[in-house]
Amino acid sequence: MSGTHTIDAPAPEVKSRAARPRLFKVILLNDDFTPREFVVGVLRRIFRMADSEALGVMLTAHRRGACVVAVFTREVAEEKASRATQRGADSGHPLTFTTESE
Ligand code: TYC
Repeated sequence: MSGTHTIDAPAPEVKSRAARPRLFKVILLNDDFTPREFVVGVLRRIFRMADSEALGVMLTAHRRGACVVAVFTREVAEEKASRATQRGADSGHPLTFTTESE
């Protein structure tokens, strides 16, 4: 070797900013059969809501037909909606949670 030394240029900085994930709303649908207290219990357990918050969401769905519960990544929204709907089905209620892209 000739003894010359080269210094590598610093690697161009790559901005590794991940694409922002699409968010999905979990929506609670009203029905005529599921007891109000049961809906509140599911909201508290699956969505970790305080009692007053769960009561407000339940009443909004009851009065208006539907209410947005919370927003998550797609995977989390679908998993929570499915678990919450299954809670109702396990107790014989038609309680339904759906998901919708924001
Ligand atoms: N409408 C139901 C009743 O009168 C209560 C209810 C509220 C059910 C909200 C579902 O998403 C719901 N027993």
